[in-house]
Amino acid sequence: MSYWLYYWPSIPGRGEFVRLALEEAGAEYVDVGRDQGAGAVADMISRGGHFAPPILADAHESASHVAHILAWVSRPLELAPHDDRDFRRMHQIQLTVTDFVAEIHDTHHPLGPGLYYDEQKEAAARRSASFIDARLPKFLDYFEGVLSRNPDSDEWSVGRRCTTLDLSLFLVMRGLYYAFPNALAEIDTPALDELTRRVAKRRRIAAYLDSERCIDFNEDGIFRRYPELDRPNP
Ligand SMILES: N[C@@H](CCC(=O)N[C@@H](CS)C(=O)NCC(=O)O)C(=O)O
Repeated sequence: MSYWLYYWPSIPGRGEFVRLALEEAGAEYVDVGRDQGAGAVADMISRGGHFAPPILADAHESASHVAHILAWVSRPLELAPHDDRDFRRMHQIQLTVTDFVAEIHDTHHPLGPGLYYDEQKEAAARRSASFIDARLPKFLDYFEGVLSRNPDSDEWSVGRRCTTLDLSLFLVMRGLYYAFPNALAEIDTPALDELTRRVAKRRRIAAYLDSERCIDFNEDGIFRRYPELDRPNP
């Protein structure tokens, strides 16, 4: 099965959640934005009736929204739990990841995506402070609980094997350590840290992280390093 991934070429962004799943599964895919540029992504948004990327297509259909795409492909890619109830729980938690990612984005764009960061720095500082005080620990504590209370595995979040949700939590933790290293240093996340190490060592993920296909976080994406939004250096 071949896939076509449509996402903005210059950032990992939300496209990375889908890319990681394709990479871990060893799936054949074309990264259309990287191969053909942003124009091809914009064209697919309107042609496919989508609102925003990432968009994933196969020969028959296309889908947008990270959580919806992962619900679609996680079973064919063998990155889903076998049990239906576990599958639904995985999707539910993935939707919480969606909420978390939106809040992470809003730390640097609290007034909306129509203004540059430089035009909303004051609001971003206030938003980030309350994010770090309340929302960051609340989300991380929730995901810690998901990992440490899985009755079927000490390693994975739902069911017995690595799923698209584990790959998403891996990406979120890497992004947070990039954007908010000082804030993260104040929060205990042993299960998430262990998961991040475990995923990074998986054969295909390690090869991907080492490849040119994997681009670094940068200040156009979701996870941005603005030291003034983080806790001060210890
Ligand atoms: N809920 C969507 C959000 C999609 C989204 O916000 N995409 C961004 C890039 S990461 C975009 O290009 N948005 C354009 C827009 O909102 O106009 C998802 O989870 O995939």
